[in-house]
Amino acid sequence: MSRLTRLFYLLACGLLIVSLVRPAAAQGGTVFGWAPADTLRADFEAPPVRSVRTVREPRRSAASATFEVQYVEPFPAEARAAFQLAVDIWSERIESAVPIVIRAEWEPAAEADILGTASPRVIANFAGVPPDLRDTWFASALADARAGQDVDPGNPDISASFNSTFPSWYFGLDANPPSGEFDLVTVILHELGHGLGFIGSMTVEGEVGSWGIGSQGYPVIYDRFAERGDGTPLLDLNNFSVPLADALVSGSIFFNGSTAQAQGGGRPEIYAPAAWQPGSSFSHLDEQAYAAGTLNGLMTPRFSRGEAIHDPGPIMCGALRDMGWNLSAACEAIAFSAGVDGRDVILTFFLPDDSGFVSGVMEREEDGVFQPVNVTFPTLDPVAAGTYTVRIGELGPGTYTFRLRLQNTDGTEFVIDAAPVQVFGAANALDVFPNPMIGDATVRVDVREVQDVSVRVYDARGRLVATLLEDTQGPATATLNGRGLAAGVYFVRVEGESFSETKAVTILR
Ligand SMILES: [Ca+2]
Ligand SMILES: [Ca+2]
Ligand SMILES: [Zn+2]
Repeated sequence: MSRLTRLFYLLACGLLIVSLVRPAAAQGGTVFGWAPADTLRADFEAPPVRSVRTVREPRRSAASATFEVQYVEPFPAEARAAFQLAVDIWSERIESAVPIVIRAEWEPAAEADILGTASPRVIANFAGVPPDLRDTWFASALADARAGQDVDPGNPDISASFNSTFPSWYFGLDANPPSGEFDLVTVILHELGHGLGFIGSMTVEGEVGSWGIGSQGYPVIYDRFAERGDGTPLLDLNNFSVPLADALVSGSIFFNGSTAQAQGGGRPEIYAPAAWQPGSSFSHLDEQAYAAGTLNGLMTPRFSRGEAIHDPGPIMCGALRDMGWNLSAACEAIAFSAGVDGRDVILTFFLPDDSGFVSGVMEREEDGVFQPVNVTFPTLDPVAAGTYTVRIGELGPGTYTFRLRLQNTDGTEFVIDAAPVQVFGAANALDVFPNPMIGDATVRVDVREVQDVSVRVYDARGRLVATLLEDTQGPATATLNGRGLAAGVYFVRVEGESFSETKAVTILR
């Protein structure tokens, strides 16, 4: 073998080794596609919504994203005005340096009760996507925002269509439709929400459930957050399987993103009716759980007459954040959380711009029921963003769950739970006083963590003379009656689940 041949041989071996140590799973390159479209329907059966509505006027100074709408002619001027308001509302809630391009059509829908449909352009494996989220479709507007550049310049990011023959549109911008009409701004806001990525790929055909878009069959990022009632991620079920179909029509599917959960006061419920509804099932929040006109009602699959929701709501904002969006203040989390400072619990929450909340109540769970806590509630600013703190003082050791109840001027109420918080005692300790004692003495048991304790008294020979506490939840106090006992030295002993301690006590006469 010549030196040159040997060199080539070594080089070839090196290349072979390099190629062998690369991960075996082939990582796909950047690919493009379209997500399925949703279907938003008018609910003519439901009574008109008049009493509750969620309205938050956008603050036009705080746009953190720009939209470019490509109207397909003809698109009437009054519908364009509604479109512009919906775009303004979103532009103040999400952050992107890359303009979001929407193709918008005003055309007859396939069925008379369809209000609108939308579908996001989707991209997988774009530059900068985290390694664990490769082979996953993202809305192209989100991919652009994360990449900081237009990843797919030749196509719009969102394609949306609105029913030109729908007879009952309300074109006004004031979120105050007459009881027989449907608010177009609300409908456009909803469709753009799908376009920003609130849409899944799961479907049921016959008795088989499946996911995947394109020839690659990748799931979308939304799919990754869906779980069954028992906490099993839907993507852990077999694709093209009966169990997946069963889950999708079970009435019990949840979005398990941490921010959406924190905002929703629990796992947000995904629409999963017993009969699969193409375009409605899976890609919406539950119609019943988030009632018409309430704070989280925007991403439900049907709208009622007179209903106007001009805000994505806390759950939708949280879901967008979970899927990778950076949000601006108007879409910030309320982020209700509980912390501990000694024996005090510190409850904090954040209200975004134009929250509309004017009053609130802090509640604490006691025996499974939430009761108002007697504490001064801060004065809320319904317009400006702000962080609020409530201190609940001098709690004994234990686990506490708090709930924040916020009220809007128009009667809308929003309830959100904080994660349970554990308050610890100073230490596990047994104290008897006075000591020496003549009549009665107080026996006090402090615990670091809640536990059952028993307290018994023994004489100097080790004979049991009294049981003061028997499996009583600590911290606890008891009285040691010394009058019935002869003078002398006794031993008071506490037995807890995690500690025990003995103290000598002298009884005098
Ligand atoms: Ca783009
Ligand atoms: Ca609804
Ligand atoms: Zn929809």
